[in-house]
Amino acid sequence: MEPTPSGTRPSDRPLVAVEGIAPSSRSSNASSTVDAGPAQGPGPTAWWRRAVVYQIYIRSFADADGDGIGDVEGIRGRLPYLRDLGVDAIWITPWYRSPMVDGGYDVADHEDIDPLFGTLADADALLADAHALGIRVLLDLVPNHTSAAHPWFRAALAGNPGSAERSRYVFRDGTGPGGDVPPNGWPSIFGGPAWTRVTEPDGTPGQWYLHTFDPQQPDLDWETPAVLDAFAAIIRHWFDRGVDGFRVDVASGMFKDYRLADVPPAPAPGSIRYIAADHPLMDQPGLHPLYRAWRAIADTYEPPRVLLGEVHVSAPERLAAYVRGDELHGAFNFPFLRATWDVGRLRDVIDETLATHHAVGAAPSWVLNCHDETRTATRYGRPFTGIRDRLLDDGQSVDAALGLARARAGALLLLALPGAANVYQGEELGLPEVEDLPVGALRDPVWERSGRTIRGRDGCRVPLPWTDGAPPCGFGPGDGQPWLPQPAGWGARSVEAQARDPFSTLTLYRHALAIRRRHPGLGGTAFAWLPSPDGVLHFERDGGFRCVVNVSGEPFALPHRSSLLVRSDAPAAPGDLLPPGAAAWYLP
Ligand code: TEU
Repeated sequence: MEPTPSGTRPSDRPLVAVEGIAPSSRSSNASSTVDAGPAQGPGPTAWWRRAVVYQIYIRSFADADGDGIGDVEGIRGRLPYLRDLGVDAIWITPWYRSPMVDGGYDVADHEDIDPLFGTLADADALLADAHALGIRVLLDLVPNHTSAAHPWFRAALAGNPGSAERSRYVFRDGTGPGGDVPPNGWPSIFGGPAWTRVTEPDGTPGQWYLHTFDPQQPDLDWETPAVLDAFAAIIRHWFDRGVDGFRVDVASGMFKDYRLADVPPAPAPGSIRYIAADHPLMDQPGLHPLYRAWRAIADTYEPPRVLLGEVHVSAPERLAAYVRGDELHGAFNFPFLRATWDVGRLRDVIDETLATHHAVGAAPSWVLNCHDETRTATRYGRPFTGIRDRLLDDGQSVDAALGLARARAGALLLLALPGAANVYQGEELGLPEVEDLPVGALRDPVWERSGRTIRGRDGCRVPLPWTDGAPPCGFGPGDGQPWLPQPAGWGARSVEAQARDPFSTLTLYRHALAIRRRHPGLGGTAFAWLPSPDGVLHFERDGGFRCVVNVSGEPFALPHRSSLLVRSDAPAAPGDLLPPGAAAWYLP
């Protein structure tokens, strides 16, 4: 029997039983531009309230020039793929000039493109092409720190203690005899202490500077007016070029509690999860006036530009404070990403998110994968399905089939919730975390900073497979190998291989995104839980749209005579039974 693209068999269910919800791609209305329509304003229909944002980790997306590293032209060449996938916007990780100690999150010039990735002319061409296809473009703003190679930091090193140059960063005298003990015991998120001592211009051992991340990423001092002014100019630089907004890196971290008080040591020294969200490095009150100022800048543009924050905080109410009407437009929902595959936990996160966002009139921004965390297809196949700490989580046994099944179900959950959704490149291919990269290939600074105890985040950054066959699997032209090695079998997971497979994860995402785009009930804010057995998430949106996610260990019988829109199990289980670890969208 020939399968159909929804993952159902013709005898089970109609592919799409609802008028106006054909699973076609947006190519049919490719003439739409991003400058038209009522969805521009801050009102309930604003595009960013319901957008699907596709995250591009530029090094690993597509390589046009064959140097083994992804680039701007590579992205430009794949825009038709993204249009056909059905995303509304792309967020491109830092493409600025950088020594690339942390994959570009160590910025040496905020207003230029690194030659590794291309030129400003390439960026302009990308913006024009994306906009012509109706795709908005968000960049990654990195305001917590710069590269140590940034002219500001070089000037700070050349300046004296107390100089204006040093005031852009957090320099302090050490304690103890000779000042050779760091100002406090704060740890760096990448392992080791958060302070590094400098040698003064006269050659003597000198002050210490703060770095929440690598020593090559000195933290800026956001109480220094010159820093605020400089970033306002950087933001305008890109908005003037036509960029539609920013994802803000470490958006809960720029201001510190400058009393620099010590806090009790966290339980797992050296771990990338070492810094709790209530640490004095995070979630300080000064951030809110800053976001009000940036929002005011964004709102002076037509159409208004958008700000999405990487906000890590200790409670849902604290997250919601960042998305009040005059602050950020959205904040990634990391509690959802961190939740275990557990019905109570998922339900609690959804309830807390909807309640706290509703209270401030904000749209949630759901996320399951990003360039920092273990991919769902692997995480959900482990005995512990959440995220604690890579030291504890990495290397656990993985049931790959179970992980992929749940990741596909998770996708239908992600895309059915009210608000915006984020998809990280390769998530739509169901890519697993590559957990056995050779040690010599590891590039994440976490590996060295943790004393080679934590392999870090490279496993979710392996370059995408575009074509079937041997590496580089169409990542770049020719046979040149990508910057991280692709594992055996990567080509079988490629876009090319999955595009022709009606049961593939890519086909599932394309289908679900097409439904999401067309079903009126998925655009609004309505949401209601429906009665369901233990272990099953079951909810309704406007227009009768229903989503069911089977988190239990038992099959769930889909309501009789309902019209199936899409289901995640493939090939679909017979009849109306939704197996454990599967999800479905249907109309009653
Ligand atoms: O990530 C910040 C980061 O490391 C968080 O995930 C962190 O674990 C959390 O704040 C702990 O409380 C961003 C980027 O996404 C990452 O790739 C960069 O390495 C980092 O900033 C430094 O720029």
